[in-house]
Amino acid sequence: MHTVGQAIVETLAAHAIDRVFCVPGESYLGLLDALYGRPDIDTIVCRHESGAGFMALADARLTGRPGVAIVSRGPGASNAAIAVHTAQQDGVPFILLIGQVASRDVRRDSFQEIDYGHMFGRIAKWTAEVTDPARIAETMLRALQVATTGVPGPVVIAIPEDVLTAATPNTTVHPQAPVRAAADPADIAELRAWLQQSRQPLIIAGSGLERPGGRAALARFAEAWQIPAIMSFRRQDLFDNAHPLYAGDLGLANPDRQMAALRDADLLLVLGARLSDITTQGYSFPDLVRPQMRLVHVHHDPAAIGLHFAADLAIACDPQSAIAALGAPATPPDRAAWIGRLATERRRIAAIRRPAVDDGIPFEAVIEIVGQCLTPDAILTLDAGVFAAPAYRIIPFAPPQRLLAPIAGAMGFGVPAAVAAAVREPDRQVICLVGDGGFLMTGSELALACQRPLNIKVIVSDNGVYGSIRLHQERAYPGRTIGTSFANPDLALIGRAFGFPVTRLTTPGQLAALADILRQPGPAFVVVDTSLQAILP
Ligand SMILES: Cc1ncc(C[n+]2csc(CCOP(=O)(O)OP(=O)(O)O)c2C)c(N)n1
Repeated sequence: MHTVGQAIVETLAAHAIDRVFCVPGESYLGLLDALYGRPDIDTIVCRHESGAGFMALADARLTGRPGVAIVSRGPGASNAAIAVHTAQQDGVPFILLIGQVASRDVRRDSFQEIDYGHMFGRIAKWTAEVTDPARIAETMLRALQVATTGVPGPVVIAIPEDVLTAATPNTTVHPQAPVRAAADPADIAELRAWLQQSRQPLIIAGSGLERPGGRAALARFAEAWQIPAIMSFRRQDLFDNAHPLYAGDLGLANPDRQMAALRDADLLLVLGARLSDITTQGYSFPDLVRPQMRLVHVHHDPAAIGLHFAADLAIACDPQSAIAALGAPATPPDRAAWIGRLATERRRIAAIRRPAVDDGIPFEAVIEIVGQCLTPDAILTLDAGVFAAPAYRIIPFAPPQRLLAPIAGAMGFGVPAAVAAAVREPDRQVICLVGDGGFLMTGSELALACQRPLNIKVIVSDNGVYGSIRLHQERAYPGRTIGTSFANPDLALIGRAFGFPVTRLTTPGQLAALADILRQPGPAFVVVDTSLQAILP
């Protein structure tokens, strides 16, 4: 007989989930105790549940396995909500385990009680409250299945504290066979014919290719068929950005000229992307609801197809298996003019530089140096903020480099993601770019560096404002600044307090030092006095 807590831990271990992120609570001591003395599961203690959740998401993106965060009821679960939302928007498999009030007090509005089905019902893929210890195995099976199948996403499981310590007769849940669906051979044959006829095809690649072998399969396919590829929102790391077939990314606002070129595609082949808001430029590319060009949507989740754009071919399978089934044409089609046109647009965007300023360092210049100093297997984590905008434009990513940036645009993601990456991949270069606003939201997770080595280079943009919002405010209400400025503490001292070697860069002349810092091994904390002029309209 196991306790429910032990059954959960055994099930995680059986699924190769070797790390969990938590902030403790009295409501799940029975689960914590089941983690005691388990060398196969690393329990990472975090300083805020949002940090724990973001770390779990970053770890999931690096391992391909569900990220797990364990939090206390009410207040703890509320703090973790941002990670549930981010997991949903980013399509990341995430299991949030919550210690619930004792069974006898459930639905009494008892101390710190929340009905998590209501709270998370619309943002989680599935929520459950385990009332019968005998049903923990079934609940875990479904949690793992729902989190990882279709568009991956968040699952929330609440377990009352007395249920966690109750005995359960169930055995551990072992991994089941992955669900595989294959494309209809007739659809593949039709698509092959369309690809041969098409003069100006375009691939939109998305997170469905963020799986083992996905990047290599995409590159081989694009090369064999000579099709340019553009990445969905913040998925630049799926394709070698220096490749002639790289057409860029669909971001917050692509230039009109580039969009005009993309609209000239006669066949849009969507591979593992969801065609969501930002990727489709606010549901304007392609045309709603019958696109102006042929649309072929390949996605492993049939529920992700045909939500806004009617597809001429809808293929519900893993994009890698569709690519494999398509094979290669006998002779690669000659689409040099089309490929060249899209590549020119992409290069034009990457070459944009802001005019010189005299109020500090334009963060764009920092990003340019970061791009030059990334090692071939670097992991770059970005927080949300205007400081990061040039990174999506300028940095030439190439697999196996990774870009971990919140698709949901959640501030506070950058530092926890870097912490999780440094723990998961201690030998890879991990660089985190974060604004002063985002840093003071979850920068406290750097405290893990006081406990274990964290080989992270943190670069904080210190501009004294919530810059991204200030920029919008200045456009909408010129000169009427309110609610977007703040006064910072000494950020360099904070870095030092976490045990990092700290450098402060105040003038563009000092930027040469940054390259040296980034090329040296070991942790570093760099505070950049960032220009405001460079971002304001
Ligand atoms: C959790 C969260 N709160 C608020 C926002 C809205 N928001 C987007 S960017 C931004 C400002 C970011 O400021 P900072 O980290 O200093 O970077 P900067 O924009 O100045 O470069 C805000 C408040 C958000 N995206 N996420």
